[in-house]
Amino acid sequence: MKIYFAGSIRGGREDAALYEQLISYLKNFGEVLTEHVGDQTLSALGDDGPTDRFIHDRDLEWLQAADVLVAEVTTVSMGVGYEIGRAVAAGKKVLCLFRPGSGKNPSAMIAGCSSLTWVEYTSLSEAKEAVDLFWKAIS
Ligand code: 6K6
Repeated sequence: MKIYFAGSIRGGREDAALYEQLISYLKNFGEVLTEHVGDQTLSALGDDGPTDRFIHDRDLEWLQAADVLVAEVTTVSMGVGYEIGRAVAAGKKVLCLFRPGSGKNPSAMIAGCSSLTWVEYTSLSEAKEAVDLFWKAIS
């Protein structure tokens, strides 16, 4: 099983440590193609790497190769929203994880999408349970 994990980069890196923990858990279920999203040394501003075109095209190739997209959507990110839309359009299984206690208000275009699984959670253990249930449902 190939897993595309999506989390905010330029939208803000305040949840990067959480992404790292989620990615580590997701590795129990398959190969995570986007481990760099949980790299805490990756800042929202650093742009000394590849060009935006390179990042877009490479990430879309990974997305197309993935069976499942798991997105942590609490930190608002245009890129994560785009990836979710592309994954839904491609018929991928999509799990979105959101923390309601964050004070953030998720987009209706994601929270209201019936083609994905939307889960609200408060702790890492709850997020892990949501992943377990999602995998049971799609297996
Ligand atoms: C580092 C700092 C700024 O840009 C970088 C390198 N950029 C990226 N490298 C890999 N994947 C990226 C990069 N920028 C965006 N993405 C993809 O979009 C990831 O798969 C994330 O799930 C998502 C984040 O989008 P933004 O809009 O928050 O950046």
